Amino acid sequence: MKELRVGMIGYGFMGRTHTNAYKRLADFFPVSWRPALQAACGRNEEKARAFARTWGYARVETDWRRVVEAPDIDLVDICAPNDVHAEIAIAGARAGKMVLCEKPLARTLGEAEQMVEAVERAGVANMAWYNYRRVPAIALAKQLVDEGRIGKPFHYRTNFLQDWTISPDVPQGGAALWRLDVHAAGSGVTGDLLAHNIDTAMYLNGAITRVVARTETFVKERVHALTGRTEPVGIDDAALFIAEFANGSLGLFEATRYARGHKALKTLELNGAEGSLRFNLEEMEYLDYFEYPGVPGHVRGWRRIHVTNAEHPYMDRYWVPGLVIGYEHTFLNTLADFVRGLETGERVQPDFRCALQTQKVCEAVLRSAREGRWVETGVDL
Ligand code: SOE
Repeated sequence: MKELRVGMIGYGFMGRTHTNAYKRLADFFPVSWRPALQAACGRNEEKARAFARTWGYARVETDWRRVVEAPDIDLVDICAPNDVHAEIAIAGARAGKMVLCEKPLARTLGEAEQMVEAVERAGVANMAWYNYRRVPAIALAKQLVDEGRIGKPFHYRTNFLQDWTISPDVPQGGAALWRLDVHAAGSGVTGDLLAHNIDTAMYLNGAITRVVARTETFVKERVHALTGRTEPVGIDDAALFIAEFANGSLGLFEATRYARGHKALKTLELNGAEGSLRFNLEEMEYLDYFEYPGVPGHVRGWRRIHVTNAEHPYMDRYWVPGLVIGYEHTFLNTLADFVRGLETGERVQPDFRCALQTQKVCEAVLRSAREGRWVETGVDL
């Protein structure tokens, strides 16, 4: 077994989900690379040490440059806030490291383009962690689409609803709350939540070509955790858009952090001439499928597939039929595919170029909301 020596930049929520995947990979998947937790890096030394101790990293760094330049690191994984993604990824690529990056790829399209250029010029393996593609039910949805079971698609509708920023007392900026600070995050729910749904949508239903959007910032000022001052809020709290897909279907997207009662309701529905698909993250082990052709009218109806059989995507690696896996396994499945790509030479998606397409749609959404008009996304067809 070859070692895949990991340098983890960031120790928050995503640092934990990714690290869990590195630790469990070889237990569940027959891979020829075994991740080694070489270095954990974070600006706050005490927190970085605690993270490294808990998860088993061999050493701690407080300057990401030391990780990127270290000869004993093969892969740099960026789980730090969005404002440092580009700088770290570009330096990592130049140093010849494999680069994995948490979503969204960057704050802006310009940054994302530079990141793609850097990894492609260096010829290093790269991937963005759009983990929901690897929910087995969503991977099964993709399989059903590819098998032609949906037929000509007409509609794609999706939402991602949360409620954790409704209180105006929630500060912006600093640890955990950098998602509310436009300088650190780049955007609000567009980059944080819509980006997931855009990636999933283009995975299942192809390129989005045009959008018209409306965003809203419900709380206009918040205390900034780093300065202590009340400052204008620059992020979008909610974002809604209508989309046109290259295949002729229409899309409806909604993301918000102001849907009282919803913690992380991520849903999608695809309607085609021959069938429909429906998914809800709160019941992530199920895929609903409506099959039209060849099914006699008296038994025609929505079918609920419990996606736990060995023939379902990824499920042969886990338990026995009927027993479920969870959120954390989406990262494990993602990593397993990335490592399989290292073994076979296949370009596992979403690589940075693929994540750039999602970034283009995000940028078009924000622009459309600003300018109040339809905007072409420029997504590669
Ligand atoms: C935001 O609350 C968040 O944690 C996102 O940043 C993640 O990407 C998403 O998967 C869950 O919600």
